[in-house]
Amino acid sequence: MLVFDSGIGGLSVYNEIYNKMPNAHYIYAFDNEMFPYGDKSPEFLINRVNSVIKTVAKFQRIDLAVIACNTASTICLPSLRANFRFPIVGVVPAIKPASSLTKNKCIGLLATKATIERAYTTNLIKQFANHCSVKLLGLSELALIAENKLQGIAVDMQYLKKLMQPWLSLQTIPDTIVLGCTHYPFIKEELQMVFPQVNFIDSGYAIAARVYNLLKDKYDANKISSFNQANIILSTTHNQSVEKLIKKLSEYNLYKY
Ligand code: DGN
Repeated sequence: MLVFDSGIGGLSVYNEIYNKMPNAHYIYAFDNEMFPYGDKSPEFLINRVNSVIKTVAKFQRIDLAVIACNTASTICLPSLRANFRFPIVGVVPAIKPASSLTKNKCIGLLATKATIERAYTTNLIKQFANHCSVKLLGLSELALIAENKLQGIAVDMQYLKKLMQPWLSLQTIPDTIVLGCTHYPFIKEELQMVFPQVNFIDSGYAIAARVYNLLKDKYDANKISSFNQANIILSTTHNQSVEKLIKKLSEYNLYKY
């Protein structure tokens, strides 16, 4: 199965799927050449994501693709489903579960600016959270902070607090915050320090359940994977930070291809 993101954020989703299906074969592909996706136009992203996946599909057999990127999923899913025969699972903000978990009827959505502005996101909110007050915060900096953390650079808490200021100064602070970017679970600990009373939710667990359901008939939980089937990482360009990441990724059972 292919798990795709602009960067390492998709690993938060991969982790959940891997925990549920450790013997499946994984290809983790990330478009580091064009990271971050949050500042790219919809047209650009549709072309780019389709073309990266087409390239991977030329060399690797794909039985299912997870677009582990909210910024891409909220705009690219219809074109991907029209272009590829394998099932495409998108990752979009967990508004629905948040709206049933909130007690004070105030939800926060933290995502890239692009995800916040998408019609897809507006519709999710209309459909599932009409009875709630939904506070939106679109940030371009957070995904990079998460990438840096994974490479060993600690999160600057003062800066993080400054970024969260629009919510810290609200009269009613959301009791449930949706992490609407797959990078953010990696800085959940730090976000929790800024908002100690808040419940943070992301889409990873639900996506793993969805993927399991789609593949369970083909999946053999007792299979021992062979070396040829090692889980692999593909990046769209090569640079020093990829080298660092690749070392780190062996902790996730992913190996350089
Ligand atoms: N991880 C991606 C998401 O879920 O939206 C986007 C990160 C980025 O490219 N800014």
